[in-house]
Amino acid sequence: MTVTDSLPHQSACATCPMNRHLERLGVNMEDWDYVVALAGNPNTGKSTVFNALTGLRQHTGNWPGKTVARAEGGFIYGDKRYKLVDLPGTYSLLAASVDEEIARDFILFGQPDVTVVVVDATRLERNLNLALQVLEITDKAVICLNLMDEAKRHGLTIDDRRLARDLGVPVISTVARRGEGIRELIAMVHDVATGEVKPRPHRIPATQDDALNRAVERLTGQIQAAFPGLPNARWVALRLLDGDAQIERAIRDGSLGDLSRGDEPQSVVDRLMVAEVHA
Ligand SMILES: Nc1nc2c(ncn2[C@@H]2O[C@H](COP(=O)(O)OP(=O)(O)O)[C@@H](O)[C@H]2O)c(=O)[nH]1
Ligand SMILES: [Mg+2]
Repeated sequence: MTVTDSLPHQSACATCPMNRHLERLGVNMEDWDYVVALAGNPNTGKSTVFNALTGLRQHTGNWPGKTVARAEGGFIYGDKRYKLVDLPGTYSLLAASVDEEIARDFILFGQPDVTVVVVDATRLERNLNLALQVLEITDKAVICLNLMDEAKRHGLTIDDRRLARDLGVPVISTVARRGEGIRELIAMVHDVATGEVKPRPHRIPATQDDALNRAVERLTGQIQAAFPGLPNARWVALRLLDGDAQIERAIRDGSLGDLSRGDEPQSVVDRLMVAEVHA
């Protein structure tokens, strides 16, 4: 099946990126060039986007050691193979629930090549909480501004270009249930994965509190020394200073170090899950 079967055709130009071919691979994805994570609040249309890209219709299993549904699928686009992971719906990455833990660990330590944050255009303010947290962790993000038909129905107009400028990352408007914008979304995911587009998220400025800055710097250095190669050591330092008991435990029992070994995101997350189950 190709994307042109169900998505509106945009242009007749054969070399135009918008006409790259999408091949849905379903669960068949042994090797891949890029891993793409789908994050978002519950009911924003993540699974609808996932299905549109992979051709899958149902969830296939659980996260290791958890009863949380896990869906993975593949697709080929522009001669690259992609593995797409539909993360549990979460309102934040501060890991108050198992769902949030899984999403956080995957984005933070699994280091997907691109993280797509699916947001509900009718509840933008609430949804931006998660989006901003994701943008604190990774540059390689694309915002999928979904449910644009509902927004319109409610009389809401959203300036997606202004939003993209304000956030510093690409924003693609979609009506996933009708397949609208999916072609543009996947083209942008491709461009971010390959580095053709380099998002520069606007981060919350560092605090003016020198004592806090020094503490963060010192702790970050210590974490890097204890766990060489660990991604996002600064984020870990901030969570420690905030009293995150789970992160503290992962440092005490050394399981945090497992996250920095191996470059295959799925095995990284599997090891993390195993570490948690045994903790
Ligand atoms: N009106 C409208 N409904 C949508 C759109 N995208 C998804 N939905 C519907 O919203 C509901 C939740 O979608 P789902 O993909 O399960 O959301 P998830 O919880 O984020 O995985 C389903 O009934 C979808 O059919 C959209 O763009 N417009
Ligand atoms: Mg879902």
